[in-house]
Amino acid sequence: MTTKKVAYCFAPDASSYQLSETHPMVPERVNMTHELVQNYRMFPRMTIIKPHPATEEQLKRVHLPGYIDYLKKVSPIATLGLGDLYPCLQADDCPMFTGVYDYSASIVGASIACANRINHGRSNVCINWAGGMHHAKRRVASGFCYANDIAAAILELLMCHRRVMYVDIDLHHGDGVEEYFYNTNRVMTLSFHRFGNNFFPGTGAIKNSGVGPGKDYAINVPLQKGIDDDQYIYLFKNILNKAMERFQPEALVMQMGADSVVGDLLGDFNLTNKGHASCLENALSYNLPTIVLGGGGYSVKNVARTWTLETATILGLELDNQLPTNSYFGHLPEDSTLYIPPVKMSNSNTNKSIRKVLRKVTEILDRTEI
Ligand code: TV7
Ligand code: CA
Ligand code: ZN
Repeated sequence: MTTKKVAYCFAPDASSYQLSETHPMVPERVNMTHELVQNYRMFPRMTIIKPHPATEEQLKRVHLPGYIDYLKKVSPIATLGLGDLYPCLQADDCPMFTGVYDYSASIVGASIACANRINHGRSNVCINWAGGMHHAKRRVASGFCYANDIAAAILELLMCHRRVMYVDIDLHHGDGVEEYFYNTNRVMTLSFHRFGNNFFPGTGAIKNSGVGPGKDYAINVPLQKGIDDDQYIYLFKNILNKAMERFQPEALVMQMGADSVVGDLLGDFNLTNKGHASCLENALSYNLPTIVLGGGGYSVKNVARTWTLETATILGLELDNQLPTNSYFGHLPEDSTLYIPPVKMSNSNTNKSIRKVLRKVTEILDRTEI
C-alpha cells in the first residue's frame, strides 16, 4: 500500500453540544475518538485542519432557505430538553437545543473543507468524524440529523469530478443523501442497512434504485439482525467491486456510521470493528480521492474504538490492542482494549439470503451504464 496524504478535520465546537438530556446521539464521542487518535500518536502522520463553520449561503445550497432561517432564529433561545414541538423538527429524534444552528453549521463546514482539500488535490483522504448526517432533508430535520453535510460535500466534489460514489455502512438507510441525488447519474449512492418491520427510516428496498437519468444509480442492500463479519464483508466487497466497475467514479465519499458494529445501543448487527474497518480498507484500495465521514454510533466507547481503528486503517498503521491512557475509558479489563469481539446471537441472515441479495443487487448494477 502506498501511503496516502491524509487530512483530519476537527471542529471542537461541533462536539460540545447535547441534543437533549437523554438523547442517544452524543457528539462528545468525536472528542473521545480525537483523544484516542492523539494518544496512539497518529497526529504527526496527517495534516490537522480546523474548518470554518458553513456560511448561511452554503447551508442554503442544500436546504430550503426558510428552514435555515428558522434554525438560526430559534437556535439561541431554545432550551435543552424542553421537548417542545417545532415545525421542521421531529420532536424526540431532533429536539431543538441551544446552539443547534452553530452545531449544524460547523459539521457542514467541516465536510465542505474535506471536499475542498480533495478538489485541490492537497489530500488523498480527508476525515470528518463529526459528519455523516445522512437523514437530513432539504426542508426538514430527521433521525438526529439537522443539516446534510454529505450532500453539501458531494455538491462541492461535483464541481471538479465527473462522477462521485457515495457508500454508507451506517446501520440505517442513507435516505437523505439518496433523495438529493435520486434522479442524477453523476452520483451513485450505495447503502447497506438494517431493513424490515418499519426499522427506521423504513426506506431502502432493493427495488428503489433511482428515477429518470438516476435510474439504477441508487443501490440498496437490505440486511437483517445478527449479520456477521463474513457475510457483511462478502457482500460489501462483491457489491462495491461491481459498482466501481460499472460506475467508474472519480471521487468517493464513505459514511462510516458505527451503529452497525456489534453491541450498539440502537443496533443488532454482529459486525466487529475490525470487520467494519476492513470495509473501509477495501474501499480505499480503489485509490480514489476519498472523504471519510462518521455517522451513527450509540455505544460511545465502541464508536471511539471503531473510528480510532479506522483512522489507523487510513494511515496504513497497525494498532496495539491495549488502549493508551486516556480520560474517557476506566480501568476495568473490558475498558482496556481496542478490538471489539463478536457475540453469540441469532442471525436472521442465512448464507442463502445473502447470496440472494447479492444476485438482486447485481441485476441492477448490470443495467447501470456510464
Ligand atoms: C445517523 N431510533 C441516525 C439514526 C436515527 C434513528 C430512533 C431512537 C431514539 C430516540 C431518542 C431516544 C431512542 C432508544 C431510536 C419512529 C420514532 C421512534 C423517539 C423516542 N431513544 C443515524 C431514529 C429512530 C430520542 N427514530 O442513521 C431522545 O431510542 O424510530 C424512530 C422514530 C419516533 C420517535 N421516537 C422513536 O444513525 C446519525 N430514535 C431517547 C431520547
Ligand atoms: Ca447505511
Ligand atoms: Zn444509524
